[in-house]
Amino acid sequence: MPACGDPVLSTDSPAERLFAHLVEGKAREARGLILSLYLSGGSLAEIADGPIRSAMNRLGELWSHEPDGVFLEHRATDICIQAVEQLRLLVEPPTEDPVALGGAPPGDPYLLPSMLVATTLAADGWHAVNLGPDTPFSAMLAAVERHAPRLVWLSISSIRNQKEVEEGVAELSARLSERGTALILGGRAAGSLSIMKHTYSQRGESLADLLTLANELRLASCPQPEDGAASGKPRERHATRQR
Ligand code: B12
Repeated sequence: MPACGDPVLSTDSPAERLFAHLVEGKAREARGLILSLYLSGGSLAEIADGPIRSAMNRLGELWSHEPDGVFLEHRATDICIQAVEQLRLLVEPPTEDPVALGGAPPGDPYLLPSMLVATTLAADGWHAVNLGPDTPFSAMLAAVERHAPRLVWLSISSIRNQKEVEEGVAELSARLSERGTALILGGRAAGSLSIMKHTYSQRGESLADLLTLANELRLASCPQPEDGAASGKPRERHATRQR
């Protein structure tokens, strides 16, 4: 097993290759790898839950014992964002409905997780509105009023103030339940919220879980059996493969 900081890894695993490209700052190669995984049949959820999550996890081990760790994390995040934005252009659905909306709570600076949620939902046919990191709950509620989403996600990677986030989630959850809108929580810190079991919300560990919950929601509001979603088929769109 190679050490964490080894610049070049010889194995063929996409996660290892992506990790090596990110450590070396090879943006073009990383973008190319992620795009080729998608074009060869990988779903957004598989790519995010697999190689991206795995490579970023390993990068996160570097900061504690390598002086370059923090700059590597920033640079790797930017490279992954470039790749995910490229995929978003390919999968964006033409319709404005159904709307899914979300972001990360106040004090949470993490960019990639919410962006990956939005892109995964867009690939599944949702019109996804990503408010991004560090979003005040008041801003999220204002956006809910404006967009009337059917689904709201909260991606929680870091909790600056436990009380602020727990109260914010409780209020958001209550307001959404009045509207009949589902709230789906996830992210590496979501499990540490004690409010979870009392709120009208669901939690997923991965983007595969997110799609399961989102499809259940669509099934519940779309009873026609001839519809793709109603028959339980995944609705991820691969724009280039439809030609
Ligand atoms: C990049 C990074 C940073 C960057 C973020 C840049 C940016 N603006 O985005 C910067 C440099 C700012 C940073 C800072 C810090 N970081 Co940092 N960081 C990371 C790193 C390497 C990657 C995070 C990431 O993007 N992962 C990729 C995403 C895709 O993975 P994910 O978050 O797990 O998301 C998956 C699931 O959770 C799920 N999911 C996510 N959202 C949702 C939503 C829904 C609805 C659902 C269903 C599912 C879902 O699906 C995703 C795909 O599978 C992690 C390592 C790690 N293990 O995550 C450390 C890590 C999170 N950081 C860590 C630390 C310690 C810090 C700092 C304290 C360092 C410091 N001393 O300053 C600060 C704290 C910042 C803060 N205010 O919280 C620790 C946290 C340890 C802990 N116990 O909490 C980690 C784990 C590194 C480590 N191994 O020590 N970090």
